[in-house]
Amino acid sequence: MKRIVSGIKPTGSLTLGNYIGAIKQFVKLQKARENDEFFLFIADLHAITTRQIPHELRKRTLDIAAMYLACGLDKERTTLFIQSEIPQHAELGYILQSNVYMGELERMTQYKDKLESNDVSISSSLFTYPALMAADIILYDADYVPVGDDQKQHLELTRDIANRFNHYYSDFFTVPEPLIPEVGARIMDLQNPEKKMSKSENNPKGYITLFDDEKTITRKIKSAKTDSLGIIKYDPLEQKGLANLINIFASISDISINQIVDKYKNSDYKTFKEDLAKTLVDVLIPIQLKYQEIINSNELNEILDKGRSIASDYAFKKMRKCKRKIGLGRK
Ligand code: ATP
Ligand code: LTN
Repeated sequence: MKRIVSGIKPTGSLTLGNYIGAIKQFVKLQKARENDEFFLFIADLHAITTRQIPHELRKRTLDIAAMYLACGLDKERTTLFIQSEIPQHAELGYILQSNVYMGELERMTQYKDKLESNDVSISSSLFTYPALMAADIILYDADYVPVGDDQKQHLELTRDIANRFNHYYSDFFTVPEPLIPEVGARIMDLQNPEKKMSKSENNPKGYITLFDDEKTITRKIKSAKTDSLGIIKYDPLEQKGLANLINIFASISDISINQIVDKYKNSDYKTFKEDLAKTLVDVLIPIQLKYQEIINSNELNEILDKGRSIASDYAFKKMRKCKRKIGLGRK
């Protein structure tokens, strides 16, 4: 039996990028791996590395949990919980800060991008964030971590930290492996295909949220940036915007990029975009209906209570052993 662990930050409305890069993959894995265990948490401690409005943060935390279930997560087979409800994440995060070097943290591109953007003041927790992320993963001895491409570097650092700890204190943590989808690991912004689609982005035309209605989805796809070549082929270098839309189309309908190109090679951008918008609507609207059902029921709280209890049990035992190993406390 393997344990699969992943997390998602409640920093904004879930986007199509989160859905394709992470959620859909998680649900697919769960269907394919019947004997494995799945832990999924809402990373609210990570969200506060940038300023959040308290009541919005709390609402989004529940929204994301409900949305995950609406996307097809099997509630019986998932330990779904909220990160801050398990204090051992922060505790191990602190310990791992002592096992990661400044130079390693300085090399993280997510941090460097934030530094360059100049518009946010950088908190010290934004800098040490990868230590907490490593803690989220190795606390549960995760074997696999399904994430989008942007998290690859953090996963590599997590492996380094786990190996370093195991080497110094003797084997203790499982060294996790990332699972990154072949198609759809990096969905780009619809207006600026050089940038990844992000939920904390300012221009809403660049991203589709899982809450967008039919009209909004159609409008955003229609106005997505393409090029003036007018030829439908997959060329991520010369036709970045179109390649991104082809990626979205292939991932959302579970067919290959070649099949999409084959189908539309004699068509035009307008028809292609109309069909893509329709496919997205057909996938997203039923998810939204399911979300409404879940968010208006008591079930969500029960699922999160159960998740907290299972995760807490595991985390408590692991941390007791971890502190003993390091020499913290009396015994
Ligand atoms: P923010 O935009 O606020 O930085 P985020 O959406 O990048 O947040 P998370 O919510 O923590 O960050 O991401 C959850 C998961 O979604 C991660 O596995 C991440 O790799 C994946 N993901 C995020 N954006 C994309 C994208 N544009 N394409 C593919 N996967 C993505
Ligand atoms: N850092 C991730 C979110 C995240 C995560 C995790 C993903 C926090 N902890 C543990 C996988 C496993 C992000 O910014 N997307």
